[in-house]
Amino acid sequence: MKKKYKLAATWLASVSAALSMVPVNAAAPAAPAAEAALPVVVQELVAPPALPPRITRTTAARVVVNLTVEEVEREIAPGTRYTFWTFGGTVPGKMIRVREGDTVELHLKNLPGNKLPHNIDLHAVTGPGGGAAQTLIAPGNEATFTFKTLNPGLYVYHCATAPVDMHIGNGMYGMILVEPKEGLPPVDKEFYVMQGEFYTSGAYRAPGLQAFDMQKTIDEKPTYVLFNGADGALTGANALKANANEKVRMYFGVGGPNVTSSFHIIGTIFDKVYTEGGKHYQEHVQTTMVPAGGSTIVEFVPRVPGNLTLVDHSLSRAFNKGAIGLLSISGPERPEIYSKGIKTPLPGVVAKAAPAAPAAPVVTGAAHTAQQVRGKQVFESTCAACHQADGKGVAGVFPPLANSDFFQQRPYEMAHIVINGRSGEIVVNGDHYNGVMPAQTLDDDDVAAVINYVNVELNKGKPVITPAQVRDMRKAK
Ligand code: HEC
Ligand SMILES: [Cu+2]
Repeated sequence: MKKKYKLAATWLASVSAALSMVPVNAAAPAAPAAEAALPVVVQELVAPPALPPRITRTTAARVVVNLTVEEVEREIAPGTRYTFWTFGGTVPGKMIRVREGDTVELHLKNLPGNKLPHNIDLHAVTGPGGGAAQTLIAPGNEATFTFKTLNPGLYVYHCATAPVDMHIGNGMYGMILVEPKEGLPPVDKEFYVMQGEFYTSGAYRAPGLQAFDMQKTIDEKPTYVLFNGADGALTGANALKANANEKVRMYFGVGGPNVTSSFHIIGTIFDKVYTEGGKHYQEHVQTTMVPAGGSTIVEFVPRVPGNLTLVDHSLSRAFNKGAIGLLSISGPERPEIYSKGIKTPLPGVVAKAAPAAPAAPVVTGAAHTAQQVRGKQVFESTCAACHQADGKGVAGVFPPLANSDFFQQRPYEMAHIVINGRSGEIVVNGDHYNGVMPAQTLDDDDVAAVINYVNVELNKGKPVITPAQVRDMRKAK
């Protein structure tokens, strides 16, 4: 008998025959006959900023997506931990990539070790709730839901379990790209980036495990505004990479739960912006607004080497809440497009001599050792996030503190920068920087400790400042 089923002319015939033979399994979804002939494709899921490859199919398929809800504790910032709720273990959730007219067979698993019920609402679904009701499951269950992709576009998906802002605020969002039937033009590099806010019990970068803060969420006062779920997810060793003259396409979305992004990349102009992730594009755009629960597709061609900086151009979020990422471009210099520039003093102006540091009776012996230990702690918990753990900085964005000629010229004065912050043009070891260093909220002991640590350990110098001098410096201001 078995062989006969396999040879059956139509799927319907084989299924009705099979159903008469085996007990009906209530959990198995019944596929409508019309879609029976679709070839089955299992969706490949990869961690952001990567995404599944471009679709080359020219006909519809039944795409099986296996998404797992995972509650995971990991770093939200260096030295700061947070319990994220995720689709597929990552923030944003793994990207789903299908074609217009496909049938998506979504399997959502809620792992037995999880603490809460979850579900998924995909904005690509036509129908009430986007799949939320069909997929609401307690830990230790699997839900299956099928839908047809009627509209092409880039769509956000998210958990829609109450309180929804809490589930999204803990990282439960991702995107589904529905490619148009005619396909997307090929590009050289594609990236998947999502912005989202986090509301933690402690302040920005407060160390240790941080709890979710419901009141801050309701007040829409995020502690962190992040790209891809962590402070530094796209900087340092995690920076995105491309070559000059490559065509870059970025799929950018905002999970929220509350904040609209003024998405901008410093150092490039978007050739095309598929506004709101839809069909039409605008050309030659600097900044594009992406609402919570919305998306955009941007395309551009970097032409000169260096770092392009992704920001939410509501800039306090970039410099004080983490919404910053880097796209590092390699290639030859192109002075005809972007010159190095020339700087000269105005006629008659003599370059200012550096003010002499007061002769400081600095700490010695055991006190010195204790101060160096404290300085190292302050450096690692406060400065390393921008200036990097090795103090070498990030080319073009954060100047080095290790072997910094700027620091070595007047180490004593550097305490001013830590207390008051600094912005504007600066040249360190011959490289130009024009960033913003926010004033650091540190007490006098910590400021003295970190300056002496940086001078001794990272610049082969001597201790240069005492807590009392830091105090006087604050008063003088
Ligand atoms: C949020 C990122 C950030 C943090 C945190 C930060 N800095 Fe900076 N820092 C910068 C930026 C950006 C500049 C360049 C400012 C400019 O362009 O004017 C800078 C410049 C400096 C400079 C002068 C340039 C140089 O490289 O010598 C010193 C000194 C410095 N920072 C020390 C520190 C110390 C010490 C800490 C920790 C207590 C710290 N910074 C924390 C971003 C940061
Ligand atoms: Cu959830």
